[in-house]
Amino acid sequence: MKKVIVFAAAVFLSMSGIADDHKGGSKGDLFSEADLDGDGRVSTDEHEVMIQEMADRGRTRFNSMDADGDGFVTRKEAKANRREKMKQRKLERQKAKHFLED
Ligand SMILES: [Ca+2]
Ligand SMILES: [Ca+2]
Repeated sequence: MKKVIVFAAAVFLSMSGIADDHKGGSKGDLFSEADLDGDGRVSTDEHEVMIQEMADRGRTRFNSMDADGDGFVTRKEAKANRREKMKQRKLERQKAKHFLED
């Protein structure tokens, strides 16, 4: 399992620059995010911190999908969660639009 997460982190690192939705509006640059001391390189420690953060985020996401909290995400729960997220995004867009129009 850990190997899979490490691989995922490596893939994310190599795709740095892809839009990142967890930080409000800022263009996510995962490489810069991982490079905590800003020396232009990612050390094993920095990499591990990032993996931990990704795991935490993944867990949070999982918990938000697992509506009945039984430790499993069913197809139904995943679908409902996706629908809920889309609804929220739509609402946020509408709010932003109203804000701009006022
Ligand atoms: Ca560094
Ligand atoms: Ca469940």
